[in-house]
Amino acid sequence: MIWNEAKECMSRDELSSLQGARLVKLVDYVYHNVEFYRKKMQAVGLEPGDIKNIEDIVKLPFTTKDDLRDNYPFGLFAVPQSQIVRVHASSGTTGKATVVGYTRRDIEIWAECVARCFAMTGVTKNDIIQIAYGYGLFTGGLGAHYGAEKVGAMVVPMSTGNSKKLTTMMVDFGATAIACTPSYLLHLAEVLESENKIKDIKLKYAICGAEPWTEKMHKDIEERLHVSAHDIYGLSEVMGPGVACDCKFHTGLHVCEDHFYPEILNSATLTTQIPGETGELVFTTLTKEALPLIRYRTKDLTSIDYSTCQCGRTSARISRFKGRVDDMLIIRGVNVFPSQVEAALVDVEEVSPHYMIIVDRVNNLDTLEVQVEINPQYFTDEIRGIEALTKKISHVLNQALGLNPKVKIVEPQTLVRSEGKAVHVIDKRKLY
Ligand code: DLL
Repeated sequence: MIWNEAKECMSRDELSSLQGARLVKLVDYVYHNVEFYRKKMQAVGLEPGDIKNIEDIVKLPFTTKDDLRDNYPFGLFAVPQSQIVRVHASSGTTGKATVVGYTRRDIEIWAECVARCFAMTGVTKNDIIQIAYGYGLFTGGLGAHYGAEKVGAMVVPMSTGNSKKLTTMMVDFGATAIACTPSYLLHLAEVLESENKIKDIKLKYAICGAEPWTEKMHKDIEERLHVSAHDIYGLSEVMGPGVACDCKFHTGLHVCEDHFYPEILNSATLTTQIPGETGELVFTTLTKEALPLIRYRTKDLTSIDYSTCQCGRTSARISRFKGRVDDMLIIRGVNVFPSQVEAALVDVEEVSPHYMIIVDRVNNLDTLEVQVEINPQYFTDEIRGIEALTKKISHVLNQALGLNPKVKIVEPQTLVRSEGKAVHVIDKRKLY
C-alpha cells in the first residue's frame, strides 16, 4: 500500500516546482517572522525576492545546532506561543537543551510523514504495533505513536524500559510490528530467545532508528525475529522520526521531500556533492510553521540517489548513515556530547578536569562509564569518602545527561595525557 501516492510518486520536475514554490513562501515567511533569519539574510545582502526557485537555495546561509542553542529556548520560533501546541527537546553540546516547537498543523504533517514511513514498510490498520521509543521530551515515542495511529494500526505505547513486560505483551497481544532502536531490538531478541518465546511471537515488521546501525545488525534482526526490518531516520530539530525511511526494497531511505529538502554537502568546501558521494546532510523544512529551518546542517553523513525506486516512489533516497561529522555519541538513543560531561564535572571541586568516557555494548545494550581523576588534595584511601563522591558525581552526570553512567574515580595522574588533541572518548561498541 502506498500511503500518499500523489505526493510520493510525482515526477521529479513536478516535485522541484512544488519545492521551489514552497521555498519561496518559506523564505518570505522566515524573513518577516524570525529576526535571526532576517538579520542573517541582510548580512549577505539577500532579500526574499532573490529566491525564485529551488536552485536558488544555495544562496541562503546555513543554520546550525549552535544557532538553536544561542536562541534558547524559543528564539527561533516563527509563531507566538499561543500557536504552539507541543514542544520537544534534545541535548545540546553544552548541556543546554535544544528546544523544538510545533503548531497544530506541524503535528498533523509530522503524523502524516511518519504514517507514510510506516506504510512504506508494510504496516497497515490491521497491525498491532508496540512503540518502544522513549515517550517524553524525546521525539521518538510520541512521533512514532501519532504516525502509527494515523495509519490506523492498534498502538501499544510501551515506551522504553521494562523488557520483560514488553516481551510478555508482545506474545499476549500478538503484536505484529515494533518500533524501537535497533540495539534495543537486538536486546529484546536475546530476552525472547532466553525465554524460548521466538516461536510464540507474530512480529512482521521492525521500524528501527534514532541511532546508527549496520547491514549486519539489520540482517541479524531479520533472521532472529523473522521480521522485515526498516531504517527510519529523523532528528528533533527538523521534526523527529519520519523524515526518511526505507521501503521493502531496502535501497536507501525515501526522504519526505515535499516537506524536507535535502542537500549533501562537502563539509570542507561547503559545495554540493554529486549523487552517490558521501557528505553532510543538510535539510530545509519546506512546510514547518513553528520552527522553520533553512539549510540546517545535521552533521549526519550519507549520500543521495535521485533515481526512481523499484517500489515506484520518485523521492530521493539517502543511504544508511555512515556516521557524523562531530563527536556526538548516541547512547541508548540519547544524544551525548563529551562537552556535557566536562561541563558537569567542572562543578565538582574534588575532581580534576581529566576524565574519560568509555562506551561499550553488553548484551546489545549500550553502557556508559565515566572515569574521573580525583584531585590530589582530596585523594584518600577511605572507602566511604570515595563512595560518597562517586554518588555525588553520578547525580551530577545524571542531571546533565539524562542517563545513569557508571562512575569510576581514579587516582591522580592515572588517565593517559594526550600530546595532541585530547582524547576523552573510548567507544568500544562494535557496529558489527
Ligand atoms: O533520534 C529522532 C528519531 C526517533 C529518529 C526515533 C528515528 C526514530 P534526535 O534525538 O534529535 O532525534 O537525534 C537525531 O540521531 O542526527 C542522527 O545522528 C541519529 N539518527 C536518527 N535516526 C537515525 C538512523 C531522533 N536511522 C540524531 N540512522 C540524528 C542513523 C540516526 N542515525
